[in-house]
Amino acid sequence: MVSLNIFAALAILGVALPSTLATQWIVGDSQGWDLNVDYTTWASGKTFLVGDTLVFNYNQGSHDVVNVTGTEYQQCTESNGAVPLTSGHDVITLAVAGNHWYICDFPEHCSLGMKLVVDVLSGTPAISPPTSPTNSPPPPPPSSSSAPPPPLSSSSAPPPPPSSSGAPSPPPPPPSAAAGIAFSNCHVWIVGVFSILMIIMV
Ligand SMILES: [Cu+2]
Repeated sequence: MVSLNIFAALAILGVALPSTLATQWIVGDSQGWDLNVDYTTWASGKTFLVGDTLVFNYNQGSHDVVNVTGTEYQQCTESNGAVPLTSGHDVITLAVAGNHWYICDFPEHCSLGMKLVVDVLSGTPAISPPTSPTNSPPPPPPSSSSAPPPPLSSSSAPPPPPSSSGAPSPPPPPPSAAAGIAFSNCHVWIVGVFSILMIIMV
């Protein structure tokens, strides 16, 4: 039964993970890649994931797209080796997590607002498997930051009473998580009997 539950959980994860489809983001939506669009506002509230694509639509020859660094984004500059995209319909796949910066390098276009930064997340959406009604431990969540559950107390039998005593053996511990408590009670009980025996012998 335990193996069946684990298998079912793995099957659910295996089905759920590939179902996250990559998103194609049309930069600026219907306004496209152009002047007079606030791309900070456009990007805000959107969750960009690795594998998503950015589509820059613009009139070819009126703008371009250059992938730059964060500093270059701030200063509206670009490195000498930068190769602009100029097709008018540039599709960029966000393959790496982290910040990605793009500008138009036509004169003054960047400083007039044609600059975009997106924060790409690598994480797959958190999907918690259904809680199992049995006592079998659930599999660890794929990307949860919560601490793992504490290990169950050992169910091994407590040490036997001293062999020299004729006292009855202590009751066996219940086979549950209360074994630790039972062990403590048993230990106190053994010490008490042993003490009585010592007093009698002296
Ligand atoms: Cu431009």
